[in-house]
Amino acid sequence: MSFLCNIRREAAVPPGLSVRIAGRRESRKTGRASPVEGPLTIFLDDPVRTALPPVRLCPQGFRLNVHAIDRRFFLASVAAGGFLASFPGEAALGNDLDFPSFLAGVRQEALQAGIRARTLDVALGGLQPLPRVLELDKKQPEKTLTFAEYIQRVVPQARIDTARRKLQENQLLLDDISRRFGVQPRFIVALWGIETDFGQRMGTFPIIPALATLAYDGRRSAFFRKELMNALTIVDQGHVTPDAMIGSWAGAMGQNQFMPSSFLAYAYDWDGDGRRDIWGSRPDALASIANYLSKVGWKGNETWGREVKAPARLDAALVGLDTRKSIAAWNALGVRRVDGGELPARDLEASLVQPGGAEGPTLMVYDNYRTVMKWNKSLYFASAVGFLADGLDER
Ligand SMILES: [Ca+2]
Repeated sequence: MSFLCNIRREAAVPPGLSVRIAGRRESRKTGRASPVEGPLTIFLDDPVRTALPPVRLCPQGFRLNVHAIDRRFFLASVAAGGFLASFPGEAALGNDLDFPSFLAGVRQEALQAGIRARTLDVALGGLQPLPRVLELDKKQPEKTLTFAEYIQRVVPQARIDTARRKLQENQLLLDDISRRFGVQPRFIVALWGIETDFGQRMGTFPIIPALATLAYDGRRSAFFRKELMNALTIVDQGHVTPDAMIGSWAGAMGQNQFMPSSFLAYAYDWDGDGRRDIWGSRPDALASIANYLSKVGWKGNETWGREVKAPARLDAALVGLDTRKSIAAWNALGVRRVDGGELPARDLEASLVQPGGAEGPTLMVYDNYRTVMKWNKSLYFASAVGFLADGLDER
């Protein structure tokens, strides 16, 4: 069996699952092949946001020919998450078809899922792949930013100032939303600001053509095809027209940059017009952010964490989200406030993280920091949300 690197079965494989395979991979450019044998770790959890290649052993531009999959791993993965169900024959791969045939397959699948033909006529009629989307998808990531550079870019003083203004302008709305979902307004505004500069930069790509392009391309087809189906469902439910459904090239939509799957799970109709409109309705967009956080475990009576001062002799093995200790225990280990004072006496479990490495700041983080990482699994991102929210704290 043969796949492009973006193996279609990725979508139903639990994140971090290891699969043992034997096969060969060949460069699509040069045709040169090399054998591959060994464990294949499949990174699944939202490849867009983490920007990790879904399959480490098979980098972009290679075709992977799998001769054998170790049965035990295979069966283990079936038990773990329905591997079989999303393991289609080769013919089902988008990139083995021409684009019109691929679209016909999408239409068929959508009809079977109960999406109305009329919706599909409008959403898929005349649809062409978007070359710019592929260009952006294939672009190598720019040089990695250091933590300090990232924070400077994402939480500049100007954004803190704007966020403070937005918080005031929307105070009544945010207070209502906050009461309903148990999420402090400053965190809602921080995510709104970081994701789209408070709704100013939602992205300009039409979502359905962008997702169809990525689903057809084959690098992460399974993930994007599923999101394409979700996007068609959203249009079919009448929340937005295909023309108004815009976002980033990779499918993150509206003022809060929800992927279609997040939309279906968390988007909220706050203004009560029957449509969950995260593009045009600020109340819907802000309530959707709060609903998301609330549903994934936000604690409205806690903050995210704080910068601390680690003692010089701190065991490096204690740094990281895997280690949780009470604040009192950290205090006993010599962790102090930035000003050198004792840590607060609150009865909370905390972890220490150093997003910029041992030379950068040390942050003592609580459960809400982990909750932000469910939105975007990045220490940099979660820290930026915390810093921006702190800039709005009226303490
Ligand atoms: Ca609405």
